[in-house]
Amino acid sequence: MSPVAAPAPDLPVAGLAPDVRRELYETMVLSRVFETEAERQYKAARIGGYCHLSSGQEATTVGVVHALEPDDLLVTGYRSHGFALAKGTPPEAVMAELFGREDGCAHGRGGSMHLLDVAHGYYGGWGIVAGQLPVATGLALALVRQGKPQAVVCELGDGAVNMGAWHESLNLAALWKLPIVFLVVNNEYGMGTAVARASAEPELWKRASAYRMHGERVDGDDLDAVHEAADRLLTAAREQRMPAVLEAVTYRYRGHSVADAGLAYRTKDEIAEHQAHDPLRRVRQQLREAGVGEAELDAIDARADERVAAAVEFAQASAEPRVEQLAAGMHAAGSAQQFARMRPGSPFGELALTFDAGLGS
Ligand SMILES: Cc1ncc(C[n+]2csc(CCOP(=O)(O)OP(=O)(O)O)c2C)c(N)n1
Ligand SMILES: [Mg+2]
Repeated sequence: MSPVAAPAPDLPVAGLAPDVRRELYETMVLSRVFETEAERQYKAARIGGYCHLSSGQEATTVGVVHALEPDDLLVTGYRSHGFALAKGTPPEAVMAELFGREDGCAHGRGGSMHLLDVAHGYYGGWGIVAGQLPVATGLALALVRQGKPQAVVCELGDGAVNMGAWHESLNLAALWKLPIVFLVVNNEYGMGTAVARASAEPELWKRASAYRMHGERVDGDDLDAVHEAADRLLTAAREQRMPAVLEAVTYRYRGHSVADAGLAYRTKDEIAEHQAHDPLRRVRQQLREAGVGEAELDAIDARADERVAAAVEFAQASAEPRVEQLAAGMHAAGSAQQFARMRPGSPFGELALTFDAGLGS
């Protein structure tokens, strides 16, 4: 779609090679099978806390992550299993995290909403809506300060664009020319609220123009379109320090979380209409047309089933974190002393100083 305020970066982008498309299909299938199984495990009470599935959104997830260079950074909200899998976190480590086990990618401290894999450049998994935006913007600033050439993708939902942190982050990203792409995953609902009921400007990509930032919208169920746009915008972020907003329009098939049947605010027909354009089926059809046989496609699906079954087995066998270790890794070195000094309204122990300056003690 056409840009607003800032020119569209028009750097050339190569299309997906056939073997790459097959690889991305594998990741999309893995994500779908993984989440279907996660819901089953949740309902069997082996997974606690919250659990948000992204079934239906796989073309967006996988297309964007494929556009990242290995050392680019990724920050997301809580609907994040597919992002971790696509960025390279083994399914075993993601499933073990959902099970709250020691071998999970956040050592069982985070659970579904707080996946973390810094070694693969994945900085979470954040449960507070829009809480990830300042973190991602700060990471982009750190890259610039350190003279590094990488870029950041910050994923957020359509519900996060009405939060203050969105405005603060976009303002600083544009002002300081930070290498960051804000990926707005517009799946039509924030919990049960449709986008048009929550956003005065429902064409979310246009919000970028308020900060003279480039914005564009893409069909989030079209793997090629998503990858092309993400690749182009990430290249501009790395090479020209040009931040951007990329809105991917997609749909989630399941409820908001596994605790939501997802039918109180939308009809079965609406869901079926979207499922008729399932991105997995689209890519499968493209592969068929490119000459990949049915047996090979079935083998890819079967392999995903096997990998997910192995992940469940691994998670079940993994140890529970030890109680005395629960706070390990929660705070940076030195913060324990700082917290010990904290008092309400005086986080650095400045109570006496503040009150001496005119208010009395
Ligand atoms: C600051 C804050 N307010 C409210 C919530 C509760 N909450 C969790 S998800 C959600 C909706 C977010 O929707 P959206 O951004 O569209 O993401 P999606 O769930 O569709 O991926 C809300 C309101 C929260 N986690 N954080
Ligand atoms: Mg949403």
